[in-house]
Amino acid sequence: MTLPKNFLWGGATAANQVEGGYNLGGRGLANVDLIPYGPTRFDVMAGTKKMLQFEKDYYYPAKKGIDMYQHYEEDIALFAEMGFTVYRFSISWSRIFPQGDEPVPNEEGIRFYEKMVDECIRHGIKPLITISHFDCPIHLIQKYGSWRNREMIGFYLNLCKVLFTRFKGKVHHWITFNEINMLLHAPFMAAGLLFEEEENQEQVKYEAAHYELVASAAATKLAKEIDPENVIGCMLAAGDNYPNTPNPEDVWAAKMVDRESFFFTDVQIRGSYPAYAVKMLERQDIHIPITDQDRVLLQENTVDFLGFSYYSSSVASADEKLNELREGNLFPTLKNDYLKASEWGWQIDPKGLRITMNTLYDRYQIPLFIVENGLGAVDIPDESGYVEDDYRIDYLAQHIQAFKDAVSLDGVDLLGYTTWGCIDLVSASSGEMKKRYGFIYVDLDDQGNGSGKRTRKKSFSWYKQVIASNGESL
Ligand code: BGP
Repeated sequence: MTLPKNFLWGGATAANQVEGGYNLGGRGLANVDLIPYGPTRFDVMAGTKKMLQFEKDYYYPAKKGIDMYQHYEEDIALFAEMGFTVYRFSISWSRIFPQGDEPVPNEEGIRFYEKMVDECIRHGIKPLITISHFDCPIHLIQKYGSWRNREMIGFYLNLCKVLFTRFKGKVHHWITFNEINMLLHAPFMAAGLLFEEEENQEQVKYEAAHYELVASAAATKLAKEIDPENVIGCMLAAGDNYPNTPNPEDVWAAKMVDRESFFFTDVQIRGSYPAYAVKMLERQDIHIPITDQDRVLLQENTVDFLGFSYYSSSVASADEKLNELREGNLFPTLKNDYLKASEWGWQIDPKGLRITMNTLYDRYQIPLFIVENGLGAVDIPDESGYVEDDYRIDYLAQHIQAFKDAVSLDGVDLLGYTTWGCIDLVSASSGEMKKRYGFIYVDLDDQGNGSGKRTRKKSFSWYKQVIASNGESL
């Protein structure tokens, strides 16, 4: 057998993309609730268009999600039917602390996640909890400026303390921040950052990144103090960058793009700012308010595993003219003529997953966990809602084969695999429903209209037998 017997199989979602129920159970508003569907979405995600309350002209997909808030029992039962041994989901911070800075948590919010956790355990599924997946209470943005403020570390730790204490003995796998490097690309969505026009955005972003890195280390410390069995992961939006040509200038350009991501994991896994980062910050005149206490915390509380998302590789060039042709909503890339692309232009590169895993494992030598991977595609259901999604099966089978190769031929230590959007959900980048990833079709359109009915796709039974065979039968 290629994969270890205890290999974890499952799927992943994020609170704001599935839950809905934005005003139920005492929940407060969060940044992600206020990212509209439509043409302004990208400016809002980037923090350059401020939207701190609902505006009647826009539709906000996170308000409704797929209403998992009220369907979680049915949905987890479907995951169990596929044989999941792990389910990755995230916490809506403002369900637990509606404002973010109050001393006492909202019991109804905790109870909701307690029911999710218990439901998973009842079905033999290990919860893998992302503490912050693009999520920040709106009050923390308005009053403190979100992660540009050091005080955020304390508020985040209050949330962590509630979770680690209440779920002690039930949940052992945690991720501190989803795709922490996304802070540089979509600062409002990822970290609640809003910018003034004349402001030095790079200074704000790297300062906020520092506070998140310190918060992540402090959370790791706290998790171990509360339960030494806790296993903590960082989480990176990964995917190697290939040089457009063998011209050393292009090779260097690709390396520079990689470093924007490794900046984060180098700190979280090695425990200090790498030399190139110190120089880069100096060069750009960016000042990180790092204290001696921060340094000790970062050094002594590195993570146990590296979680990452992988959708695609990218291509980088040193040629500024060529770079103007780059496409891709969050991570711009040049076209790779050797690859096909999804309907959203995300280039499909299963071999790139093996390459990326080798890059990460060579660099860090700690266990990896693929916590997101999948194909966003337009599905056409028949009258009963059934979808013959052979393209999705094909994508997943090739990527599973790639990580099996990384494990069996390259010796990479891999803890598990959770496909992204195991049930159809709202797309983070586009806010669409029609960009579907799931094994389960959800009858809702881009405006949230539809019955919300769940139907198993063809890939549902396929994934079930993949899991039953521990990845042998693809
Ligand atoms: C990652 C996020 C997810 C998810 C995924 C797919 O960046 O962690 O939240 O949405 O990408 O992206 P999209 O929804 O844009 O297709």
